[in-house]
Amino acid sequence: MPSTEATHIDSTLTESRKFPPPADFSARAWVKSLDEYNAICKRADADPEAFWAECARGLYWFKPFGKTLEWNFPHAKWFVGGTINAAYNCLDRHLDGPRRNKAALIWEGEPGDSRVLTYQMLADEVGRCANALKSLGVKDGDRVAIYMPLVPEAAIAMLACARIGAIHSVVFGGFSSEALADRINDAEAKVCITADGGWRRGQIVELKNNVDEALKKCPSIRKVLVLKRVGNKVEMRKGRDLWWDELVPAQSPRCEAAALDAEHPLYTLYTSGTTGKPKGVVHTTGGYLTHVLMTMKWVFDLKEDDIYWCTADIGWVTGHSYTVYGPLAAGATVLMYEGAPNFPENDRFWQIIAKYHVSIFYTAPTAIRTFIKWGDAWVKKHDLSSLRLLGSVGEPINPEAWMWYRKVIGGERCPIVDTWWQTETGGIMISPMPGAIATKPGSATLALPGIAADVVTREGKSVGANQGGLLIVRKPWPGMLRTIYRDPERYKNNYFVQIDGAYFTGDGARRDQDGYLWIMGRVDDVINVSGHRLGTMEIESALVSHAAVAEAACVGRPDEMKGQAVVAFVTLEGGRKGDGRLRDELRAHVVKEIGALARPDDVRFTEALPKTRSGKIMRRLLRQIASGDETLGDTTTLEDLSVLAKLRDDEQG
Ligand code: 7RM
Repeated sequence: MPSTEATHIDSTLTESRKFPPPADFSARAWVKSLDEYNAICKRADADPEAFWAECARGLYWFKPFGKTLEWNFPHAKWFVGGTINAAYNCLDRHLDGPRRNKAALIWEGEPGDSRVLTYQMLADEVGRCANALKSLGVKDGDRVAIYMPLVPEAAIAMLACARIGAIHSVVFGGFSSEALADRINDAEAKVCITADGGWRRGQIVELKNNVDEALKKCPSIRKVLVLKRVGNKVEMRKGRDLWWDELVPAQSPRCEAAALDAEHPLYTLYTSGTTGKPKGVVHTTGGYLTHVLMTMKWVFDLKEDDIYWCTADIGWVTGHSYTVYGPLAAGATVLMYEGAPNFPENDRFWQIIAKYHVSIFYTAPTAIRTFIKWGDAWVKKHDLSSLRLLGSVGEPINPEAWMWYRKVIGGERCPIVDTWWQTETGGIMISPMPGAIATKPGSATLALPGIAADVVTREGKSVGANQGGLLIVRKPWPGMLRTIYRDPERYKNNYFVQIDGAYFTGDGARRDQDGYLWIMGRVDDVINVSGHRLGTMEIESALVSHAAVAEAACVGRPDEMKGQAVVAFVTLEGGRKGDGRLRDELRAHVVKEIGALARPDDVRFTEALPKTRSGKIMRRLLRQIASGDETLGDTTTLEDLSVLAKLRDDEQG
């Protein structure tokens, strides 16, 4: 259970730069001014149910809903009695107008192959895949595991499940067979959809082999549908495994979309907690779609002619909400890229943006910091003038990286939307509306309309301006998770017992004098130095603002005098080597930026930081390394295990 030990978190970040939305952007935006944003919020606060009902009517309902919300704390039912289908809203709804022949998916494979699917073509493929699933015995409510590379068929498989009321559980293709087996077993999935392999940095990821390994201990799986992607040799078990190519294209493209209850589960997605086994976050249909559809307009200001690219893999919630369901429900043209950002060279992303004239680009701070490390020259080689809006998600973005993103990628012309949300929230909760809200580097700015975010003490009292506290949401919202799969107790204990009557996010935050929200990271990551609770993110941000530093992660180590001492793990720019002089310089730099309190007691130079596959730094592991603890616990979500060994070596060296 995430702890709320904090009464307050001391905040030290002082960032005063402010960027108003460019006038020409605002003039064309869905929401054009702060006044307009305030007016929408006022309406949402005055009558949240009427507000969300109006939003939900932007979707196609087979049967209209009656009651908007049944809130039986902490259980929500949205749009009661309505029937709806997610695939119908993402596809069929667009087929009787000009969007029918519009590109829905533009896909680029890592080797350089590419495909374009119009809405009609995508709808036909989804129909065929849905019929194929039916022929395998998949029924309404059955769980289907999807373990695929980032190819159009991954989205097709998700939408095919949605079409017939099957609940998909996408497992990121970078996960091991072990992690896959755990997730299949928890969901008791009946069918697994996979590929022979996937491409990653020119190498083959052996997906089918991993499935075979996993299925040795997954008794619930009856059939495996295998897409041919890379052409490697795989074993096909008779009676269980079927080639996509042999089954799907032969099906009829017509498959009626099931009219499902608004609360019918759309998917489960596993997210690792700090301890214990991964939680299967459950999202349902009507509320989730309402949330992701609205945010396409509010946050991404989506227009008919945009080319929209979210770089997240469909294995993460960002891929679910902002590569598949949100943009397709909104009728967007979505770009999908299969592979690594540095294949064949470090400029692949910029080359893709120029090639397809991408206008909206959404990525993660960890990627941005990597690009900074690779150097501006890679970017400068390409014409990025098609871009009009940039987004960030996944972690706090340090002001340094934000400024680089704005200048080098956005040409000082594109607003940046720093979007805060979680797997559990379903969609974006805190973010600027780019035509309405002035941005500040490092701040996710303000909560979206209808989202009752607050920063509070452990007792649940709102903190004053510029005080750190716990980030909570006071009222239910349509996209919220409904439960943890087969573990309602955990649902309650994880999110609804810490602060009376509210949803606890597990994050710390601060609200500044303008009401802007600054996310300070997981409260579990806070360091307590002599009774001052410091958000790790702010010390890290100070370190990264030094020219030599590429990335930094700070953790606390038990200290007899101070309670905790600050240990900083630092990677350097351009292969530079760290020495005692630089160490002193960095410590002094933090003192200058924040104050003596935050001075790292220890600065450790390292080649890489331990990260999850979605790019979040695993501070838990660093904390254990810093305090000399040898038992590291669950490391299945770690991207590169060798990083740990190296960190240990660095310690000895
Ligand atoms: C979308 C996603 C959720 C956690 C969340 C935060 C952190 C995400 C931001 C952020 C600061 C942001 N889902 N986080 N976005 N922190 N600013 N814009 O990442 O379930 O994988 O992670 O990620 O700690 O609680 S997630």
